[in-house]
Amino acid sequence: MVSFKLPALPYSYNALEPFIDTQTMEIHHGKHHQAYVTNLNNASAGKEMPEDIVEIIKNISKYPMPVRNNGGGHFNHSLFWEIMAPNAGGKPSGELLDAINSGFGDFDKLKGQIGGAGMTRFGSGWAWLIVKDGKLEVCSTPNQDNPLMDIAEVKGVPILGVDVWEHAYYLKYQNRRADYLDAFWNVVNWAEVARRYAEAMKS
Ligand code: MN3
Repeated sequence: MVSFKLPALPYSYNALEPFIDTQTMEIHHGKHHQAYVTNLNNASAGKEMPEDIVEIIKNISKYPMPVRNNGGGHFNHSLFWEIMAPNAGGKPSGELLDAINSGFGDFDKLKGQIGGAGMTRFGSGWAWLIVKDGKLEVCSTPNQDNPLMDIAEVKGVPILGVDVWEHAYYLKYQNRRADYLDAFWNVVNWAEVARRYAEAMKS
């Protein structure tokens, strides 16, 4: 039987202060992500399912809504924790920066596009930087959907995602989603995003 597990945070709950506060991280990882994992396991109980969440996500149209919502939640948050880090931020470099410059003009324009995608996503969802047909693209998805899902409007391999559900920022930023999206850039782990970019370009 398949059993998904909450991945350990790769840093402590207070590591992303002051940009993302300790209490938000505790609740977001320990309660919200844990609930997606628990509910995914409940929805999978007694069913033939792949053990790899990516295989489920890629064929999500074959599964009922609880698997889409909670499997998406599990995949999205697992990515989110990894593309952030303490003492991070700054600018991307190397081939990723080259691709950003040729795709968007410069790094600030990319930040503007992702911020815009996050701001215009009505209600809950995610803003993404994806690799699509060998090129970088920015998009957003509702709820816990993501661009790897076969039902996604814009499909591609996500290499960076930012959670714009209120639970991701409300305790510190209340209704100021734009301030949260600005602060997010201080904790982006560009080394991990670059690793995911290189991986996506190989496939
Ligand atoms: Mn969340």
